[in-house]
Amino acid sequence: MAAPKPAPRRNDSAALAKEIAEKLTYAIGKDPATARRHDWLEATTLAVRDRIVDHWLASNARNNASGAKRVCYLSMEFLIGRLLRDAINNLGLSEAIRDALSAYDVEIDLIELLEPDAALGNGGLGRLAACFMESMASTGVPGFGYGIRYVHGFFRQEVVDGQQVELPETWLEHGNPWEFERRERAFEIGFGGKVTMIEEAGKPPRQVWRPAERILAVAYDTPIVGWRGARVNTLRLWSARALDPILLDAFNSGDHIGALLEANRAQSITQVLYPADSHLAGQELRLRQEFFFSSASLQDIIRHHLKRHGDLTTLPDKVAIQLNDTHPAVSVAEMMRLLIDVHAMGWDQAWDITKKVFSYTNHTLLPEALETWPVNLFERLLPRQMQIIYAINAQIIREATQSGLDGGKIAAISLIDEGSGRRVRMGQLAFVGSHAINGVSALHTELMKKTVFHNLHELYPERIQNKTNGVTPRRWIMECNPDLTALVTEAIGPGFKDDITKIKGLDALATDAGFRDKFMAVKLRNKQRLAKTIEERLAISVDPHAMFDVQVKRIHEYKRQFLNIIEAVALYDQIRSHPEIAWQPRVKIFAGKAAPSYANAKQIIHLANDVARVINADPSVQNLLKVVFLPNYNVSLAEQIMPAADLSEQISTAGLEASGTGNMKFAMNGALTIGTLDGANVEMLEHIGEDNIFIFGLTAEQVAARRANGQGGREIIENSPILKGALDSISHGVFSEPGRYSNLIDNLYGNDWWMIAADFEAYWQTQRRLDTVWQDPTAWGTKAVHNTARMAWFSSDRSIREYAKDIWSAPTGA
Ligand code: 26W
Repeated sequence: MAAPKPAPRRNDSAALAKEIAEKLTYAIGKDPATARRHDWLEATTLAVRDRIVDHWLASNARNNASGAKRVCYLSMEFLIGRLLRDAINNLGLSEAIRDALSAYDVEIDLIELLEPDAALGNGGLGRLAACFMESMASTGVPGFGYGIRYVHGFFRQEVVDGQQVELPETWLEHGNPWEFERRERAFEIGFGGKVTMIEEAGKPPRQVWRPAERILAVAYDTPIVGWRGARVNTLRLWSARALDPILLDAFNSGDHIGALLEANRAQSITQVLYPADSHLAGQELRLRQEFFFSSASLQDIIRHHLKRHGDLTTLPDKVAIQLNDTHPAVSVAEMMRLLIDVHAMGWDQAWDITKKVFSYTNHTLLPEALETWPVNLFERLLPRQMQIIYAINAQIIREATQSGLDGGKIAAISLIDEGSGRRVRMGQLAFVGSHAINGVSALHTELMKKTVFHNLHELYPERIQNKTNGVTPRRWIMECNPDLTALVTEAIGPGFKDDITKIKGLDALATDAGFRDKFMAVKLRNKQRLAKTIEERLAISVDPHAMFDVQVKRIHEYKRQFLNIIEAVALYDQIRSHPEIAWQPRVKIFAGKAAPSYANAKQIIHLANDVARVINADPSVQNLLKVVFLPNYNVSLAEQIMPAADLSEQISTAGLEASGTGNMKFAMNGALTIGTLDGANVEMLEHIGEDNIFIFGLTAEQVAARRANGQGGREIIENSPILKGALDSISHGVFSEPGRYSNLIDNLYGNDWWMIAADFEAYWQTQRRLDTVWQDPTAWGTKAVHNTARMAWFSSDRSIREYAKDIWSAPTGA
């Protein structure tokens, strides 16, 4: 008998209804009459998953048959969020699933809320990786994500007495239907031990690393569905396991407990995501995580290549490896070790291949966020990789000397920082081991050339290029804003779903009163939904007709939530002292997490909550000002907030936000931006036009100059009664006991490092200009429509096509 094949699945609602019931019965063991919402979620997910698997196997078969170049995206973080709606939308099953479930009186909108967020990332960098995975699948790039399967993702935030409390996150508690464990895909990862030179007769001497400790990396695969299911790529996350869970010797010798402790120690590597996105924790466990997933990914890439192509000299023709920041930068040394020590290649050829294969994206210029590791820690944990780093360094210094660089400049490019204790500079390692290095916005890329990589850029001037970030319009318009999607479809047809640049067609409708009214009616409905969430979670009632003025992102001094809070306080003072002015009703909405060890960021959260409590309870400003801090910001909450914002706050100190991606999500959904000339805001201004975005404040150059002059904030504060008044009310205890925030305020009088005092006046005036525009719904609505119409360039499809063409030389379907 010929081997039977499963029948292809049908996508009509009747077929889906039947299959969902079958999953419920036979996979979950429940009866439709008694099933709970969770059971329906699981059954629906399994039915959708079957369809994904069909496409997935087909995509993999096509990759193997064509032998096309593969792109491996190495990232310590993938901030995915929920997957069900994404999968249903991209497979075109939204209506069929809705109808199928309604046959059982089940609402898809309610059950999908029960899916936990996959929060395997901190913020911008991790979410970018998730958007890029979706866009690779949608644009036809054979993409493979490689990362870590953290048991505990980004912590859950609660606000207790106005302060952040961190709680463990447990997304895997009820299992994860999206992942497939690949027990056969496991690689050994070593740590510690010794390197010895082996000399065999007739062969050149070679180094052999004998690690003291060895653990196993086991693969878990998640399918990533592209638009219209055309391609399904793989996200492969590694989980740590003891080589032999109960070491038999220890067990036999009676040390059962000792053997289990060893297993736990191995597993601890992939237990938890480090929750800091602005400074290196410097923990040994973090370096172990970095090496663990780098080595496993490279071994997997090499294994696959050898199986398909037999010979490692062709690796650069078949694979591109993108390093998402420096977190996987040890890959450069590990690739060299694998090529030289394991696959017996010569140094020069290995180095040539390494540089051709790797490329590196930088996401931050903040000095405290640039990764360096103490040489002695590196040496102890990764002795062979450390030797290789020294050898790479010697080669780079030779090249620099030959090209005539002087001693000071050579010290600046060295992979070893000899300054404060010897440290390995991961940025320099990633740079020298890559053929292309990119920044994430035009401004950021220029600053990279002038600052962190100034000297390396001089030595290798062709390597740095720009790739401005983007976000996927599937998740960030179609899925999070179905009403807007329906309206756009009605207005210009569905073509924009396949080609987002067509959304430009809305531009002509910005001056069409009928369309504008519908556009703003969609906005109002989204605001009503958010108002309901705010009421349910915080028991604060807000008027959906007020301007929703939103700042949601990680809490950081450079992002300047503090500036926004000071403006709220100033507004509160002014409304009360000038009731005769036609103030426009506003709701200031904040959300975001602070790194647990970042004291000033936690203070800012506390202040926002203190200010909110007092203002919301004051009847004299009731209809004019409310302040809301929504706890536990995550991808799912962002999906609710982006469509409901009128005003997007992108107010970082110029020169410090590498790109920003929230700025893009807001504008696509028709929010106006108040922002500095920072990161991608600069390019948004070019695309949206200066009439439709509100730019204020010092430029990056001016910030650098003021910092160099050491001008503090005192004089400015003393000359600005509005700012002074607001700071006084914070210091004097209008919102808390006096002195609670004296540290934050003293910093403004002192060096004003983040230019909050310096930018306050411009910010305040720009906010008042926005009040004037808000008073004129025609003017506001016109600008809002222009924003949605002109943001298509910020689709991550555009970013991915640029990477594919300029960096990866990889195919795209379109
Ligand atoms: C080592 C500790 C650490 C961890 C994470 C340092 C730095 C990071 C990330 C690089 C921080 C990050 O997420 N950067 C953000 O990347 C986004 C995507 O490119 C940009 O849009 C943001 O501007 C940038 O802050």
